[in-house]
Amino acid sequence: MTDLLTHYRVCNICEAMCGLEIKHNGKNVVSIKPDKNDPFSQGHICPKAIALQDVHEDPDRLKRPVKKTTEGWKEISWKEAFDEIGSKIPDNKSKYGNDSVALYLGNPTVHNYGAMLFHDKLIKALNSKNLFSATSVDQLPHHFASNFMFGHSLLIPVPDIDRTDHMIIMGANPVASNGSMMSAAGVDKRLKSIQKRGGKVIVIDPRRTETAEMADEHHFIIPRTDVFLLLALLNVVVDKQLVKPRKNDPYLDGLKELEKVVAPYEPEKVASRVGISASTIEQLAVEFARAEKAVCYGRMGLSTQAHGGLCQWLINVMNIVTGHFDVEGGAMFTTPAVDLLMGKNSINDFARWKSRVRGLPEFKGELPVSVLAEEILQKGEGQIKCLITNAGNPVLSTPNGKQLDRALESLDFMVSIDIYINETTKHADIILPPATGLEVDHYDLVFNSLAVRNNAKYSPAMVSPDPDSRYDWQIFKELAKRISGRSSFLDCFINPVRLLDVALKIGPYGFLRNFSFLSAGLSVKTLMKSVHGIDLGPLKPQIRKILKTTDKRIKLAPKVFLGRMSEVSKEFELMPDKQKERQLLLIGRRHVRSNNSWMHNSARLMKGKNRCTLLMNAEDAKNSRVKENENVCVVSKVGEVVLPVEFSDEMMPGVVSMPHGYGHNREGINIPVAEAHSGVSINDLMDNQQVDNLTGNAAFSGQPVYVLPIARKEEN
Ligand SMILES: Nc1nc2c(c(=O)[nH]1)N[C@H]1C(S)=C(S)[C@@H](COP(=O)(O)OP(=O)(O)OC[C@H]3O[C@@H](n4cnc5c(=O)[nH]c(N)nc54)[C@H](O)[C@@H]3O)O[C@H]1N2
Ligand SMILES: Nc1nc2c(c(=O)[nH]1)N[C@H]1C(S)=C(S)[C@@H](COP(=O)(O)OP(=O)(O)OC[C@H]3O[C@@H](n4cnc5c(=O)[nH]c(N)nc54)[C@H](O)[C@@H]3O)O[C@H]1N2
Ligand code: SF4
Ligand SMILES: [Mo]
Repeated sequence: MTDLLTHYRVCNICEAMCGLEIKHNGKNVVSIKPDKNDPFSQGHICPKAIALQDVHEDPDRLKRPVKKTTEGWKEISWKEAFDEIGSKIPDNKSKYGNDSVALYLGNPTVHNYGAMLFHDKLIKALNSKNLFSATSVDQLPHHFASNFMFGHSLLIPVPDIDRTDHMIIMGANPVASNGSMMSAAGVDKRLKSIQKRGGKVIVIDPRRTETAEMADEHHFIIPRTDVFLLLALLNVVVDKQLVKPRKNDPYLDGLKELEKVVAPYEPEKVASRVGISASTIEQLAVEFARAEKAVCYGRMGLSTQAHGGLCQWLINVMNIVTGHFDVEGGAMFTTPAVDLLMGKNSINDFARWKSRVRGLPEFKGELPVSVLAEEILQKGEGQIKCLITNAGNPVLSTPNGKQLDRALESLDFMVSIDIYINETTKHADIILPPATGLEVDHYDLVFNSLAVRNNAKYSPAMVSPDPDSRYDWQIFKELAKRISGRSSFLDCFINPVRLLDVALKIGPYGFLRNFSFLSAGLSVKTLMKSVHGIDLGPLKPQIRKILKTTDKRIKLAPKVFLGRMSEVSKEFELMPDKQKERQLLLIGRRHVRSNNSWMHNSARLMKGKNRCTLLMNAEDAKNSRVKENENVCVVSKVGEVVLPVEFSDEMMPGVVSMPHGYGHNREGINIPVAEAHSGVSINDLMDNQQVDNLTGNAAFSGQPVYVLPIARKEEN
C-alpha cells in the first residue's frame, strides 16, 4: 500500500466537474474518492465516478483501429486506417460534392478539450453543409435564445444557486443529472442550502422527480405546455405591475412588444391547458417577482419540446423583467479563465442554408440531427454518402433510431472515432479508438463557462496511453490533413496544452489582462501547482461589459421569437380534444448510475434491478388494462418497444416515462456485463419529424404513445 500514488483530477463524465482523488500504482486504479480539497466540488462525487476506472480497464474497450471485414472486425494499423480513409473520403467528395460527407459530434466531445480545440480542423477540411451534433437533441434552444437576446450563442446565464433564495426549476432533474448548463457539483446540497437559509425550491415537472421530492413545492405540468405557463407567469408580472428590471433598464429593448405578447395569456385561460390552477400560476409569478433573490431555470424537458426555443427565451425574459438577472442570486454570467466569447460569432449565423429534404435551417453551421437519416436515405444531388461520427451514438440518442439504423447501413463509407463498438459505430467500416479518460489530460473549457462559481483546474493524465494510441485531437488533425491534402508547418507545434496555456494567459486572469491577480497570472504552470484547483470567486454582475449585441442592448423581444407567436396563439386557441382514448404522453428520465448510452458495460454501475422500465400512474395502467411488472408494448407513430411496466404515483396521470440510452439488444452489440439490462430505446418511439420549428431542436418530450398489454397487442 505504501507505494501507492495519488492523482487529482476533475471527473469529465458529466457537467458537474467533481474533483477526484485517485489512488493508483502507476497503472491500475486502486480507489476513486472525492477530493475534499477541491474548492469547487467540496468533496462531492456521484457513483458514476467509478466508471472512469471501469472504462479504463474494460476489456471490451477498443485500443487499436478496427476494420469491418466479411469475417468480422479485424485490427489494422493506424497507417492502414488513415490511408483508407484518406482515399475513400476525398474520392467521395470529388465524385458527389463536399456535402456528400457528413460529420456528427457526440456529447463527450464537449468534455474533451483536445477534441474541442481541434474539431474545427476536421470541419474545415470537410467543408460540408452536413454538420450535426448532439446539441440539436439537447441545449440548442439555450444558444439560440442567447444569440438573439445577448448577441452571442455562448453568453448563457447560469443560476446563481449558492446565493439565491427562490429557485424555480422547470424540466430539469439536477439531483439525478447533477445539473446541466449549470455546473454545480453537489446540487442536492446546494438546493438544501437554499432551504436552510429560509428560501424556497419549486419544481415544475410531469414527474415527481428526485429533485421534486426534496423541493418545497412541486407542480405537475402537462408535457409540452411550458410555453403557455411562462407566458401566463409573465402576464401576471405585467398585469400586477411587478416589472422591475432595475439596473438593466437602460439596456433593455422590446419591453412594450413583450407586454403585448403576454397580454392574452391570463392565468384563467392557461390553467386547464397546462394542468396548473390559475391561483397557483398567479402565486408562482407574484412570489417570484417579489422575492429579493430569485432565479428561474429550465433545462432538457423544456429545450426538447415543440417550443423549446421560445421556452428558453421566456425564461430569460422572466429573470430579466423581474430584476433577477445579472444580480446576486439571479441568473448571472461566468468569468471563466478561458474566455470563450473571444471567438468569432455573428448573430446572423442562422438559416444561411437549409437541409436538403425538409428545409430546416442551420444554426452556427449545424443542421438539426433529426434530419440526418432522411439526408442519407433520399436519393439526389447533395445526398449524404459518407459519415464520420465522433463520441456519439445517434442510433440511440436521436429520434427515430430505427430509421437511422437503416440509413447508416446504406452509406457508402462510414468512420467512427469511438472507444466502443456500439449501436452506431457497428455500422462503420473503420473505427478509430482514441486514448480516453485517465490517459488524457483535462481542462473544462466548456463547463467552466457554465459553472455556478468561477473556478479553474487542470488535470494531467494519470497514466500514459499505449505508445501506439492516438488522442482524439491527433485523429482530427490527421483526418483533416488526409481529407484536405493540406497541412501547415505550424501543425507540428500546436497541441491542446500549448493552446490552453495561451488561452489562459490572454484570458481574464492571465498576466496579459490582469497584472495584479496572481504574481504571474493564470497559466498551465500555475494550474499544475494547484492540484485541487483554484477558486476564482463568485459570479459577478457584468452584463454591461460583456453584452455582444452591436448596440450593447439586451433584446427582450427579437423578431425571430415574435414571428412564432402566431403559431403559439393558434395552438392555444385550438384547445386539445379530450385526450384521445388511452393515448399517453411519453417523457424521458435519467438515473444517477448511468450516463446517456455508454455506461452500461460497467458491472458496478449496472448492478441492481432493471432500470429500463416504463413508469406509469396506476390509474392509467388500469385504463390501459396492464398489470404491474408485466411486459407491455409501447406503440408510437414510428415504432414499438416491449419493456416492463412499473406503477408509480410519481407520474402525472396521462404521462409515462422511460430512460433514454438503452436498446443494446441490436444485432452485433456486445455488452456482456449488462446483457440483462440491455433494455429498449426510447428513441425507437420518438418521431424525428417532430422538431421545434424555430430552432430545429428535436421535440421528443411528451410525444403521444399507446401502452398495450402484450396479450391484447397479439389479439389486435
Ligand atoms: N446521471 C446522469 N447524469 C447526467 C446524464 C445522464 O444520462 N445520467 N446526462 C447528462 C447530460 S448529457 C445532460 S444534457 C444533462 C441533462 O440534465 P437535466 O436537464 O437535469 O436532465 P433530465 O433528467 O433529462 O431532466 C429533464 C426533466 O424534464 C422533465 N420533463 C419532460 N418533459 C417535460 C415537459 O414537457 N415540461 C416540463 N416542465 N418538464 C418535462 C422530465 O420529467 C425530467 O425530470 O444531464 C447530464 N447528467
Ligand atoms: N429521448 C431522448 N433522447 C436523448 C436525450 C433524452 O433525454 N431523451 N438526451 C440527449 C442528450 S442531452 C444528449 S447529450 C445525447 C447524447 O447523445 P450522443 O452524444 O450521441 O451519445 P452518448 O450516449 O453520449 O455516446 C457517447 C459516445 O462517446 C464515446 N466516448 C466516450 N469517451 C470518449 C472519448 O474520449 N473519445 C471518443 N471519441 N469517444 C468517446 C462512448 O463510447 C459513446 O459511444 O442524447 C440525447 N438523446
Ligand atoms: S456528478 Fe458524477 S459523473 Fe458528474 S462529474 Fe461528478 S462524479 Fe463525475
Ligand atoms: Mo446532453
